[in-house]
Amino acid sequence: MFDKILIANRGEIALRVLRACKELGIATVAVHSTADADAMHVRLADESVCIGPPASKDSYLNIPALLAACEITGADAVHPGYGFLSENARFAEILAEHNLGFIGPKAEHIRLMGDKIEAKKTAKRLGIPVVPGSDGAVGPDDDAMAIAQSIGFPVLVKAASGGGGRGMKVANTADDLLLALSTAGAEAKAAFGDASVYLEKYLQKPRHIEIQVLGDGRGGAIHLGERDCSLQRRHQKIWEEGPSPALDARARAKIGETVAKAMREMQYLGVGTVEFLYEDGEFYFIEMNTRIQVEHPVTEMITGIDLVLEQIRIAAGGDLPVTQDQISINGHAIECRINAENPETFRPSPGKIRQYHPPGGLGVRIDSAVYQGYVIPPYYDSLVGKLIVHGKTRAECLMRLRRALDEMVVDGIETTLPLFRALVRNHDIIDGDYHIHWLEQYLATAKSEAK
Ligand code: MV4
Repeated sequence: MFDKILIANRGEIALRVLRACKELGIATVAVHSTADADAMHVRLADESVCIGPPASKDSYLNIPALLAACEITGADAVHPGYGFLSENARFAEILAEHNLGFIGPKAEHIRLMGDKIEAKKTAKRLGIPVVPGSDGAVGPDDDAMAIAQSIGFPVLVKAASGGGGRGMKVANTADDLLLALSTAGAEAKAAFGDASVYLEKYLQKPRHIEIQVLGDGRGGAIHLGERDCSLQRRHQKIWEEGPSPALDARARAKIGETVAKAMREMQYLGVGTVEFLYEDGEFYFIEMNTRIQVEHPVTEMITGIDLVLEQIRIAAGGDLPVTQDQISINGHAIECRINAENPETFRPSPGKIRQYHPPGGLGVRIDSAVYQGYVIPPYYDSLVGKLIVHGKTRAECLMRLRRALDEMVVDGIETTLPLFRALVRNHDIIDGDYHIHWLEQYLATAKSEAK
C-alpha cells in the first residue's frame, strides 16, 4: 500500500480523495495554485505545496511542478482526480518512469479510450453494442456519401479526438454531409491537432446511461450498475441518478454483464465508466471514461462501495472488494451539481460565500469544499458542491431531495439552486420521462415564457 499520496487536483474531488486516504491511513499531500491557498483540501492535508500561479496550465497541469512536489514531500503515488491530468496517458507513463504510482488505469488503456475510433473498435471487438457507423475514420478518398447512405440519414460526423460533445456535426441530408465533413475535420484539426472524423447514425432522443466498472488489472472486473446522466446543458451534466428510471433489472443485468466481461478481457485496472446512448430498448456505446467521475457518489450511495478507496487499494495491487453476486442496488440516489452560476443565464458568479448552510439528515450527502467566507475563484470550474440524496425508492429520494434543496443556503453568490428546486417539482422529471435534449428544451421554453 502507498505511504503518501499527492492529490493532483483541487476542490471537492481533492477533498474526496483526501478523505479516502485518511481512512486508509495514508499520508496526504495537497497541491494548490496561489489562488487556492485557502482551499479546504489544503487545510486538511498533512502537507501542502504551492505549485504555481492560478492558470491551470501553470499549476494543476504543470507536470514538472507536480513531480517536484512529489520529490520534495516523498509522495510515492499521485491521485489525479477528474479533469486536469486524469486521462493523460503520458502523465501516467512519466510517473512510472519516476517510480511513482498513478492511481488510475494502465497508460495503454487511457490512450486507447482517448481515441474515440480505437475505443469504438475495441468495444465492438469485445462484444459491446456500438452505434452503427463507418468502420473507423472517414478518409478523403473514402466514399463518405455511400457510407452515410448505408447508415441512413441523419448521420453524425464526430472527431476521433473529440469527446464530451466537442467536434460533432449533424448531417440531415447529403448536402449537409459535405459541409459537416469539412467543418468537423477543420475544427478537429484546430482543436485537437487531429482532423480524423468518423460517421455514426444520429440518435434523435436517446438517454445517456453509463455503467460503472471496477477492474483489478489481472482479469477480474465487476460492474456496479448504471447512472442516468441525460439531464445535461451544453454537455455539462447537472443531474445524475441511479438506477435509471428507464431500465428494468433484466436490461441492467444484460448490459452490465456485457461490459464487465469486456473489462475482464481487457484486464482493465481501476475504476472506469462505459458510456452508452439508450434508445428504444437498445444500448449504443459512445465512449469510455478512464477516471473517477464527478457523479461517482450516486453509485456509492446505492451500492455502499467506496469507489475512491477501492481505486486506491486496487492501484496498490489489491483485489476487488466484492464479487459480482455480492453487488446489489439498494434504493435510489440523485446528484445535483450546484454551480456558482446565474440560474437562468448560467453566467459564472464567482465571489465570497457569505452564508452557507448545507442540508443534512438521513440519506443526504454534500460533497463540497466550500465554507462560509470562502471565495470561489474565477479561474476554474464553477462547482459549489454536489448534493447527493438517497431514498429507498425514487419517490422517497425525490421527496428528500426537494426538502434538502429547500433547506440549503448559499448566499453572497448566485447559484443554480433555484433551477433544481424547479426541476424536482417538474412532472416530466418526477415521472423520469426525459432524454438528452430535455433540459435544453426546458430552459429554452422557460426563457421564452419569461419574456
Ligand atoms: C451522439 C448523439 C446522438 N447520436 N452520437 C455528445 C457528447 C458525446 N458523449 C457523444 N454525444 C452524443 N453522441 C450519436 N450517434 C448525441 C450526443 C449528445 C449527447 C450525448 C449524451 C449526453 C448529452 C448529449 C447532448 C448532445 C448530444
